[in-house]
Amino acid sequence: MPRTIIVSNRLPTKVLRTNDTLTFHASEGGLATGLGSIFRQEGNVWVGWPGLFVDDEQEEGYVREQLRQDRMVPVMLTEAEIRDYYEGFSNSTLWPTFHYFPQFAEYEQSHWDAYVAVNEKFCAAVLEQAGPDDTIWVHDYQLLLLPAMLRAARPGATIGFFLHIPFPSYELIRVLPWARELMEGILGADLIGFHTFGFMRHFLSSVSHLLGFTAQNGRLEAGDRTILVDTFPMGIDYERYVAAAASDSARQHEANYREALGDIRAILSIDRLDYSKGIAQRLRAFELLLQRYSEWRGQVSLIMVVVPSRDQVAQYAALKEEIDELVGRINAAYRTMSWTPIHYFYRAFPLDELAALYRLAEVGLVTPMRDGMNLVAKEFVASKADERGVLILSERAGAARELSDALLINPTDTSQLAEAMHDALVMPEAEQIRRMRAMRQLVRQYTVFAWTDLFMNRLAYSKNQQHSLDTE
Ligand code: GDG
Repeated sequence: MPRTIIVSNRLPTKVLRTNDTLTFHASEGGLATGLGSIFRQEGNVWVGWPGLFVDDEQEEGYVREQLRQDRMVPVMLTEAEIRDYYEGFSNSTLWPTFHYFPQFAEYEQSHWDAYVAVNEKFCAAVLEQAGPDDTIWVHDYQLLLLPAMLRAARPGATIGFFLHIPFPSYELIRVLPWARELMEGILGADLIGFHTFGFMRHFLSSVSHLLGFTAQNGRLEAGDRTILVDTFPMGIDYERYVAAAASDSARQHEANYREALGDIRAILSIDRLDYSKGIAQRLRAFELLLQRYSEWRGQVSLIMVVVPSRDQVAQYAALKEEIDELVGRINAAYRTMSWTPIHYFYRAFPLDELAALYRLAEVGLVTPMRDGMNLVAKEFVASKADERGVLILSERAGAARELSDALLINPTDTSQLAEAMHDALVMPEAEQIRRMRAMRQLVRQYTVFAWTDLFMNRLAYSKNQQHSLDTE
């Protein structure tokens, strides 16, 4: 029975060391959340880094065995590899470039060398697992070189690649000293997927400029191979969020939060700590709302969850300081004995508490500067079983292409964002229901399961087609 081998930087399980004991935990983040349930449903294998450095061979053997029982294969990385390949090239070169923050990008030859070496390490781990009929599905920007490495070793393999973050304009890609190699790396796949048409268009433009290959109707002619390129907007496990929001535990947490807040209305934002998420801009817009519409003072609070992330990278530490300072300043200026303008949490919440926050909030505020998709927007919508509530969504999140019934805003436009918050707070119930119902319909239909099926079917199709061309 052919299997699917999922390959991503992180495994869906994170191994933690406390004192001398190793413990295994489900990891957070869009990809783990999204693909986790699919991976568990089918008999597939997942190859990736388990999130810890092993001390010795015995410990490595233990980790391998524990993960193997859950069909996971760890790629062990050293501290130097994580520093140079992950924090370095992936998160300090590719991430800022692909999210239109080239001013934050570093161009370090040693980081590039580590990126190549670690992609090779992943390649070896996948080749150990993959049989000739298996399908290999590579995920995201940490592994852009892997499709071509796999192709070189297994010319006949079926390889898919999906990019979870935006693909930027050629004008940003061309700045990278290794732009050509990166494009060639991706082109090792049979099918290349993006969240939106815009990202795909930028990708094809870069391929054409850098490698001279052109595409027609989603077919890229690259030498002797035809590669399919398409859009697959990723969804969520809708029923999981509906069930979480309806659970006794979420209701109980919501009741506790409600008691603490009294009559105060809640606007919610949830993100990983990241400059691409527009957190500081959102705080300034909330401050402007309080300045401009004094009637909301004492009436509305912003509940802001920021999940710690990448705090070893300098820009993230600086962003954390900026957020701390803004929250402190706004709260100090406006708070009263009975009202706190911003409830700020710098930590992750368990799913039932997250679901309670989704239930509680009348307004969901999702305002990234750039975002591949943004699953929080979809989870908020799925959690609103009573169809009340308003989503304010950045037009630069991939999700905006689908969730057009949200209040779409330009996150750089502080004034527009403050006005959208005001509009959301005064929106008549009938309009809330009309918008929320349309969005729920869409999120219910295009789930993460549908997304996987579409991608896998298209990948199988691309291979069959290649095969019939070869035998003509
Ligand atoms: C990348 C792309 C794309 C967040 N806080 C908590 C928590 N979360 C969960 C959310 C959601 C996930 O993490 C975040 O997903 P996003 O899509 O918003 O963002 P990234 O992690 O940056 O993911 C992104 C995604 O890949 C998929 O392609 O959408 O654009 O950047 O599921 O619920 N979960 C829990 N507690 C928290 O405090 N339990």
